[in-house]
Amino acid sequence: MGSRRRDRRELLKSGAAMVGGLTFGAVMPAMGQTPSPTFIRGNKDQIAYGDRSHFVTSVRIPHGGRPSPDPFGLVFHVATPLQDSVGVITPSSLHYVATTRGSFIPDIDPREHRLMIHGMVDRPLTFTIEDLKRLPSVTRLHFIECAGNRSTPKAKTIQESHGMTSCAEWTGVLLSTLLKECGVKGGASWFVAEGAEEVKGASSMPLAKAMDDVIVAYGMNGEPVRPQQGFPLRLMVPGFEGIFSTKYLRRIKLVDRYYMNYNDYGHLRQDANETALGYQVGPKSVITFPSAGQQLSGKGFYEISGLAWSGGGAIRRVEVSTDDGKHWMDAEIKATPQRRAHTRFGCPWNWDGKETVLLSRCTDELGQVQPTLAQVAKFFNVPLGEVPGLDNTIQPWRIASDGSVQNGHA
Ligand SMILES: Nc1nc2c(c(=O)[nH]1)N[C@H]1C(S)=C(S)[C@@H](COP(=O)(O)O)O[C@H]1N2
Ligand SMILES: [Mo]
Repeated sequence: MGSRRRDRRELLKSGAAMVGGLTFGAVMPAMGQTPSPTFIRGNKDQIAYGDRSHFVTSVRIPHGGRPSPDPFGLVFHVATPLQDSVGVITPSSLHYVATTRGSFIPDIDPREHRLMIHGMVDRPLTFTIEDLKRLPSVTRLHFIECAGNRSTPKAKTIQESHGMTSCAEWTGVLLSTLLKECGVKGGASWFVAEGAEEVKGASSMPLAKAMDDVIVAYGMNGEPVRPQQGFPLRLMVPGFEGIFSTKYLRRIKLVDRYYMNYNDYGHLRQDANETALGYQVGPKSVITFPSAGQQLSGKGFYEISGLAWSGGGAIRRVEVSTDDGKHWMDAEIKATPQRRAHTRFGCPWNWDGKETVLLSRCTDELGQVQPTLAQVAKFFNVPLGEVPGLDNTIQPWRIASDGSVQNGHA
């Protein structure tokens, strides 16, 4: 034991030298062995389908202070616990949910479900889920983000300010593959996608997007899409506002103009500037650790960790500031950034114990740079609290000298 302990000390010392300033207080020196565990008794349920550890308690919360579900069991709006996230995949059980149509979550028998493609096509076709599974598939990582995902001074945690975005691995057939089967008629320029609820929740989208990277998805994170995410079939429209990713997808109609739909009432805005920003999500990043509501245990070394994403494509660069924007340094991007997917970044930080503000800012493959709230407010010529459209602004986290972390907008 004694010699092992010495080895560990040596290791910590050389580690400290490498990162330049990792103080012993930041890592527990010379730990003993982990005590022998008690054991979880297996039962039949755990054999058939696994559970997470009962020590892991991270959960979703209702978004925006409204009860979810409401007293009638309707309307789910729940936010992902980004503060606890590691890597880039949101576990399906923690994926955010936005079901805005005032309806229950449909309970659809996949054997009965059909997708109809019609309108300005040579051959209207109807597909079963089995039909779709016979066709060439794609598997891609993509985020979804609700247009209502905005940081306000009231948000006490990153789950409240940023939790209406998640990232999953989606499997399905490219919509372009299905449209080639149907044959697109000349003059078709838009398509309308409709879900199976009683209020259809349809959206109009440009046909060019359909031919680019839209997926008709039956798989999510290695299993069938979950009911809250649109079982048995959903549209995944990478990089567009979440509302366009129609769940319970049952009909796609090719048309020659923008069709007004349910989603236009109350969701798309009246103002032309805003509407123009309404499709593609801008470059956005946020530090998930340390973030508001978390507590640093003392000065010394930490890895700042966060997520970056853009509707414009892959993330090319993330910068972090640990002094409220006076200096910026390049963060490390943790894996090959995928197009229109959450990208994990990290940045070493030696906290001196003084009050400061942490910021992150990303740039996407188009060269678009994430703006500050002040820049966007100036662009629209409105007060800070009234910035319209999707909020992709830089999030400041304020570190107090006691190590507590607060929303810098508060
Ligand atoms: N059929 C249908 N599709 C829908 C919705 C809905 O209520 N019904 N909500 C939309 C909204 S507002 C968003 S932000 C995304 C959310 O997808 P998620 O619940 O899988 O996170 O789905 C969109 N697709
Ligand atoms: Mo949404």
